Amino acid sequence: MKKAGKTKRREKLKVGRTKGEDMSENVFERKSGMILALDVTDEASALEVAAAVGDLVDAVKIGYPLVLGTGLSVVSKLAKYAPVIADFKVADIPNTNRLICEHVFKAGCAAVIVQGFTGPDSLAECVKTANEYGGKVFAVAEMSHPGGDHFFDDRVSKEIAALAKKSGAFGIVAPATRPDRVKELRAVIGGELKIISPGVGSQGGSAADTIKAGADWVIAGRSIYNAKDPRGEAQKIKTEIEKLI
Ligand code: NUP
Repeated sequence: MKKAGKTKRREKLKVGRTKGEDMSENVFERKSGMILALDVTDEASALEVAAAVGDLVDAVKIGYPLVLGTGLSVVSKLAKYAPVIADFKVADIPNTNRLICEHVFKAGCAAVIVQGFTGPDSLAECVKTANEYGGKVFAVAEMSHPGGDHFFDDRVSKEIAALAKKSGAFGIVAPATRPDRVKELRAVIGGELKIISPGVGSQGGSAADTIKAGADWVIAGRSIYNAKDPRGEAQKIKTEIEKLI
């Protein structure tokens, strides 16, 4: 009985993934060009923000702050509002990467963010696991914070972007704080791979400049979830980019 109940709930929510299942309906597509970074640390706040802006964004990105605060069960609750991207920046040996990605997709995430600097075999294992569950992989090519280009310099970022393409990743993460780098990385990957760009708002990046530089989605967190009116803030970003996409 218990098992049947669980299965029924999963079908209704279309979230918990199993190997080989067709999850095409649950994959995010570009409509607004916006992804919400939801780094609040308790479930009630997370669901409140998701309910307020879920229909304005194409996905909700969560990471260690929320998942360590609530557990992975928050994924199925958030997935009612928008597809969920797990920003775990997975960076381990292939076997450990596979184990992490399996948890991510079984929990119902549509995509996972991984590090590319661990090398081709580690990245390939994430892509393979994602494919088994109908999920997607984004590889971090360059980070958005001021120190983000210290080790991820021009050569390294471009090599990681090229590796992401070769490995069959769905896309890369590139910094909205450096639109020139987004443009250069777009030139490396061509039109096939997607670019998601964090750093809009609180980190100083402009949504319009980032999209103009070649990003498919901008990511904003604090500027939305810390605002008095999160929906109003999300709407502002949406309006800023809607003519560009
Ligand atoms: O390079 C990166 N920069 C970055 O800010 C890669 C990331 N994944 N992020 C994440 O994007 C960061 O961890 C946070 O979840 C989000 C940006 O949030 P905010 O600065 O808009 O609040």
